[in-house]
Amino acid sequence: MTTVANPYSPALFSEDPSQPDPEELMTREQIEELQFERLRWTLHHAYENVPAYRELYDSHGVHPNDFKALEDLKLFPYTDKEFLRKNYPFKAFAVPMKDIRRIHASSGTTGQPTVVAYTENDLKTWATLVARCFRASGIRPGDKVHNAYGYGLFTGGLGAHYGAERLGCAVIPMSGGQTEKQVQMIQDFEPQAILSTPTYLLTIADGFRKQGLDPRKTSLKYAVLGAEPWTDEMRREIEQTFNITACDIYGLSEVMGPGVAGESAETKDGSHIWEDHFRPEIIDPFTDEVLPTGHPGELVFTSLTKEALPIIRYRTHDLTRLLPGTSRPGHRRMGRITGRSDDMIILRGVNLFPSQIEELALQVPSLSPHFTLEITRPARMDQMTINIERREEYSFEDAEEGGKVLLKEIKTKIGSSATIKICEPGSLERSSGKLRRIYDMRDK
Ligand code: DLL
Repeated sequence: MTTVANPYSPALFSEDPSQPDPEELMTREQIEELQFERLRWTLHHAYENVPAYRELYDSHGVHPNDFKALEDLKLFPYTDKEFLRKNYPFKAFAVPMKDIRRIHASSGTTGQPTVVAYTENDLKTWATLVARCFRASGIRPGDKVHNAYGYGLFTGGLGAHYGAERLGCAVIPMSGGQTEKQVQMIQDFEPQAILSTPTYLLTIADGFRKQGLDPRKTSLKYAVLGAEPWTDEMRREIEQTFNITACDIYGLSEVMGPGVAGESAETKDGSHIWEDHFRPEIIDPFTDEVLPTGHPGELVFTSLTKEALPIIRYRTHDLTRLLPGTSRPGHRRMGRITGRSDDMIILRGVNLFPSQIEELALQVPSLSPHFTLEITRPARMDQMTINIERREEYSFEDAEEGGKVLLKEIKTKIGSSATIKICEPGSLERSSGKLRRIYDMRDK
């Protein structure tokens, strides 16, 4: 294994941390030029240092030298979680262990964890890109930041932590859980910003109310939320609940962790993907064909500067679309993630995601954002039951009426029939990180 000097790492950080990084402001042409150079480096780095990439490319009859223009990326085969699992734990690393400074792992739902690693440069780039997201979301150097993402093998806690420090903030490393303590720390330390999953922030809001406190009267001004799908309706809910500005942050461990893309507070129109470090593609998940900007499909990523774990054409299973950049015109945006292809419910032939239910439920005043979806097969026909809590301020009867409205909306907008069970406030399990919405009982 040879250590290849990486001329593109770590990412450049703005001299004045309150201002955008130099590469954040590049034009589309400049970004694509940079992508081409960096991709060429990445392909060689992976081929020369990771036997699994070499075998994959040899067996497909492609070589990094075949990459002569950005479009040539499509000559190279896709990779996925299976590729990393086969090389468990460390065989996908492209640098010797002496150059690794951190290892994280994502648990996944079944079996072996996916292992990811970072060199010192990778960690610096990661912190810089997370700092970029926080700055775009409105956080400024000098702010106190309450970090409620889980610390540990999950990339959320430490990824957000070092990003906030990089920006020049005072981080409160709270981690997830201990909701009462979260409330106390927010009351006593008076942070300007909170980092959390959207559903855990709702749990924290409950925590405030339980203690007789008004969540609209805290010091918080900004929330940077991600790690699970959420909708614009949920944004409105959270912004009203806390009287704050809430922006999205996206990422996945294999590609880096949080900070692959982040949303600007001034436009709130989807997360800009930091294309100086990641090249996104959208593909048709069934035919594997690359789709043009604007078309919905599966998001695929190629890392451009990563040293420890180069990721090339990695299939995320996240469904979204790419859109032109707005507040950062050189970088494309991603639409909201509608769901993961492996989280899709197929109900009598109709495809459905929990985020669609969230969107419709939050338009019914008597229904709360707390719901689960239970899939059963009573008489060889799949059936979905929506367990949803009524809002405290509404009666059970009002919520039942609201439930009927929701079912009608689901029928006309999605095309599925479901049943609904109105639950009492606080009766459904609360999130302490990524919330599980789907309970599939069909095998039982
Ligand atoms: O969840 C990294 C992260 C931490 C992102 C904190 C944002 C904030 P993983 O555990 O590897 O990494 O899970 C990655 O979570 O493929 C998506 O399915 C989902 N996800 C992450 N961010 C968003 C988001 C972290 N903003 C998986 N919107 C991804 C929707 C998201 N889904």
